[in-house]
Amino acid sequence: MLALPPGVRHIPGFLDRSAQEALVEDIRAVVRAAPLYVPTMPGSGKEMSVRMTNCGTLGWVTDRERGYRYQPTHPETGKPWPPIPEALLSIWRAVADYPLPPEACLVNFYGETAKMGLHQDRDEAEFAAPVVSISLGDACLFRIGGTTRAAPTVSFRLESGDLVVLGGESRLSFHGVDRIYPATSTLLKNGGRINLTMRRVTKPV
Ligand code: MD3
Ligand code: FE
Repeated sequence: MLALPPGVRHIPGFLDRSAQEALVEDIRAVVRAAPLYVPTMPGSGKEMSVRMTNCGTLGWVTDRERGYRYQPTHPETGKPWPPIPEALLSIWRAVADYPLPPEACLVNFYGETAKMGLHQDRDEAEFAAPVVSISLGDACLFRIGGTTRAAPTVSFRLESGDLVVLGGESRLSFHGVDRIYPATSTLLKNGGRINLTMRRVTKPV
């Protein structure tokens, strides 16, 4: 398949190099306040290869005992997540076409062998808001399909500075990260890839 599924907007090069560098500094500050941790799958307790943290009033977490969920505190430090940096909120206002700010920004860190299996994001109560994704550092091969696991998928490369807005029909699409392309960016001194996903979790009252 060549075309992106309806509702997927991929904007290559949305952030220039200086905006990417500024965001990396913002994320370093987030990680100092809320360290990356190793998420584990519900039931099996198998470790994910991606390291995670969050900023915002809510963060997405998972562990063996309690599974996938949003919560207001870091699972290991017990502290509230740090706020979402203004530069990210500004990007959301520019692209989300949704009247309220995001509540969660999940920070995923991929080392050179990390990947993320095909999954749906459905732990949020509000699906009217899009998910806004920003890629920083090494490129990856991203895959997205339809709303059933068996639907055909399209794959494309996400490069540092790319933005993807997943809204409308694509909001419940299966998607994943098949591989990282090591040493394809000089943005992160020690290599790897950061993906930021801003999400609205609760429905407005
Ligand atoms: C399509 N992250 O954190 S970002 C995730 O690159 C996640 O780290 C990937 O999948 C990453 O859940 C992909 C692009 C993305 C994010 C959310 C989506 C694509 C999506 C939600 C619905 C459909
Ligand atoms: Fe996802």
